[in-house]
Amino acid sequence: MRKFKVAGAQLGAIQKSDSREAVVARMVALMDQAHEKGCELIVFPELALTTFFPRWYLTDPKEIDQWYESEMPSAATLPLFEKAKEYQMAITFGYAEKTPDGHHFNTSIMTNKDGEIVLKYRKIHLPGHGEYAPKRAFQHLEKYYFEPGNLGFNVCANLGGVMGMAICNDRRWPETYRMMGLQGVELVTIGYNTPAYNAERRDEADGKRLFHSQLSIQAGAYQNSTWVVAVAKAGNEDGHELIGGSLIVDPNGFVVAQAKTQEDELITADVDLDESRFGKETVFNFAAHRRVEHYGLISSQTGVEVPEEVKKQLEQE
Ligand code: ING
Repeated sequence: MRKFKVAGAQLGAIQKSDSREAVVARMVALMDQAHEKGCELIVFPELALTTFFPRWYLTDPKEIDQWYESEMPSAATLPLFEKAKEYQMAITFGYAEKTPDGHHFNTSIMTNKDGEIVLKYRKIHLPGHGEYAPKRAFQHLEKYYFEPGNLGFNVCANLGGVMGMAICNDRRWPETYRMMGLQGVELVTIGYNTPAYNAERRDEADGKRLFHSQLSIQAGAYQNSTWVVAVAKAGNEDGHELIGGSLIVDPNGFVVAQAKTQEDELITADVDLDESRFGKETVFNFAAHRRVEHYGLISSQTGVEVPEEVKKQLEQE
């Protein structure tokens, strides 16, 4: 293996009223296209089965429950796993997970080419806020609907290589890629749903958001010498714009494929996992170059603490 064609399956908008079945049918159509192009891995977005519901403040438990999957595969998603096996194509997609003991996570799974789940990831970096925020132009209640992931940044063997997953906001944090880089990751899949506008700064248009998304992904790929396949849910969901810009980035940080529309759109690239070797053996040979004795703050301190003597100097200025 190690050489295969990968597909990024961008999804256009999913409205509040769209059924799981209608969405799964769109996803299967993209799998059909990917199969015709000989792809052996297809990557779908974050929360791929529903609209980006954390934009809505709901309080009725029954209304909230409708957005989550309590089993995977479920009846509605089984066709995806069956298609994966039929096409011998590994798939990844994100969904809202409700565990049997009542925990809620923003989750993604990855299967092998037989449609068996080989990796599960629960989103660790939850952006937004945990309570209704009246001043915002729209809500981003991921801290209200989900708990931080409890599975860590993990990797698995798939298609002959080391693969890992992250979700949306995770892509903005270098720790995400480095944790997988330290486990030898060669290809990271990332789904995202990114509002085109900043709910707190209406003047920040989506050009800036596309730039920051791409910058983060290219940096993560290059600094850990890994492929990254990052796929958007795009378009206008019940009046709320999400950026597209799905892309495939190689281990040198170059964009090798990018979506052009805000709709369901397949992008593909020929992946050779061995292209990640040179970076891992030279510039980013972690064992030869990293000095962990100097990195303590990164995992011991959460927020910013300006050193006392610096604070004193600032007071004198
Ligand atoms: N969405 C956005 C993201 O991280 C966001 C939230 C947008 C945070 C822009 C910061 C800046 O892409 C999700 N779902 O995380």
